[in-house]
Amino acid sequence: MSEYMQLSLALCRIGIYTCFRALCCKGPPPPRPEYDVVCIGLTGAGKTSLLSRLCSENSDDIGPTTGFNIKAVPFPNAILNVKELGGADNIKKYWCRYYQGSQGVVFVLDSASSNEDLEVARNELHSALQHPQLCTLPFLILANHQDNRAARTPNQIKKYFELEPLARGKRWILEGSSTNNLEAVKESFAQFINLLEDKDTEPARI
Ligand SMILES: Nc1nc2c(ncn2[C@@H]2O[C@H](COP(=O)(O)OP(=O)(O)OP(=O)(O)O)[C@@H](O)[C@H]2O)c(=O)[nH]1
Ligand SMILES: [Mg+2]
Repeated sequence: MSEYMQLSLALCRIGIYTCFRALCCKGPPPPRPEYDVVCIGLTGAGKTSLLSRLCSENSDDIGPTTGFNIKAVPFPNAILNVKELGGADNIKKYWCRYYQGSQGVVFVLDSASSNEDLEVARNELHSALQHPQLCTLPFLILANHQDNRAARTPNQIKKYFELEPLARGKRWILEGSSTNNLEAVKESFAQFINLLEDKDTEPARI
């Protein structure tokens, strides 16, 4: 066989092998990174409802969380292992026992709650932002219940919570949310995941 023929055959074999590899041997997709996140907020804020919706679970018969729940919440680029801590008075005093190992914080508040409850939520958020185990972590603050006509806007919440001075220099996002608009909630979590991945994002966003 001439040298030219041998070379052509070798090139053909390489071509066929490459096509075969591309079509059949793609292998499993690379594993998604996982992050451990703690989710806090007063009782009734909507923590379990939002997390259940994100996991495509039925959220009709949800009762107050007694103790804590752990859910692996899947997103296209990451999996969040979310530890939701119940927000009732007798549980929230123990929140800080469960902060260790967290890589990020989701704080959910009821934007339509009474002024007294909003004040309590503000104090809890301020405590979390200053807690030694959380103070350096990214925060996603969800001003939930936006479908309620009495809800304050995310901008009103931002001003009332005095986030600008307190959280200056920290990585946090404040977004409106409601269980009726899951796409917006997913978008907020996508931005939060960018912060967890430490991608180039603006430090504070509303
Ligand atoms: N309209 C409306 N209702 C909501 C929303 N989020 C939660 N709820 C309702 O608020 C109630 C309390 O929600 P939960 O998800 O149990 O609140 P939670 O923050 O987990 O409360 P704890 O577990 O007690 O700390 C439920 O009846 C939900 O259906 C929302 O965005 N809009
Ligand atoms: Mg709950």
